[in-house]
Amino acid sequence: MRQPIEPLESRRLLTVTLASQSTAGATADAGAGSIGATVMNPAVSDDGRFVVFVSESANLVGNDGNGFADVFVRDRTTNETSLVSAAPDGSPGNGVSGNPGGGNARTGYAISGNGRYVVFASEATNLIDGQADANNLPDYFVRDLQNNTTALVTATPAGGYSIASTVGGATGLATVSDDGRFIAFTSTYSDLDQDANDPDDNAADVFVRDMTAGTTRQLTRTFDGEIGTGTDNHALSAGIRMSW
Ligand SMILES: [Ca+2]
Ligand SMILES: [Ca+2]
Ligand SMILES: [Ca+2]
Repeated sequence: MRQPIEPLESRRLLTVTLASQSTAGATADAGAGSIGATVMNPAVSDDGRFVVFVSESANLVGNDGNGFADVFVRDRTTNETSLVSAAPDGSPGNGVSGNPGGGNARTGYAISGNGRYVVFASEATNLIDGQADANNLPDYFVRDLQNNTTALVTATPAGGYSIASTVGGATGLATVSDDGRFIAFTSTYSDLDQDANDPDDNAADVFVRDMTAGTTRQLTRTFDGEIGTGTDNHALSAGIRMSW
């Protein structure tokens, strides 16, 4: 007998409902803010093992007392829930992570196809040691789930945080290649490109960061490859997927 086709949204709801529980199996609490227990549209690795989601729930991991939305990953093989938006000592970030300013929408997190890397937006300033984050805006970060390390994605050629924007920052969708090397994202920071500053500061553009080379290219350019002087208010579309 043919099985009825399950609507996509109900499958997503089922996935995120099952994923958003603690390692001990506790159901996610409601959280203190406006987002609640889970943001819809989880990001899932190609094999379905790792489910990334955003939640304000405080009881998914043992040490989440920050009162902010965080990014979590559920390993459906080991049934472990881990904090992705974590500082180097494992404590949660000191600001909103996952979809800062985006409300109950998936705007700022993705997982690589191989399930190892999670890219996410965060207003937290304590996710990386030794670098001062003075931009007062969200940045993109990438978490290596194997080594439990976090790196800055919206990095200047010198490797630090940009202060070359007064609104926006990490502004929308980000996506990561299957092997985690390349991360595409939108940002208003105008000094991320490896060899040209963008005069349209505060307008969002699309970038790709090569995490291996440590370089960033602005993709939104003029026909002759120059970074233009106009406003290029581009954004990534939902569902874009990079494969290299
Ligand atoms: Ca939290
Ligand atoms: Ca920041
Ligand atoms: Ca720009």
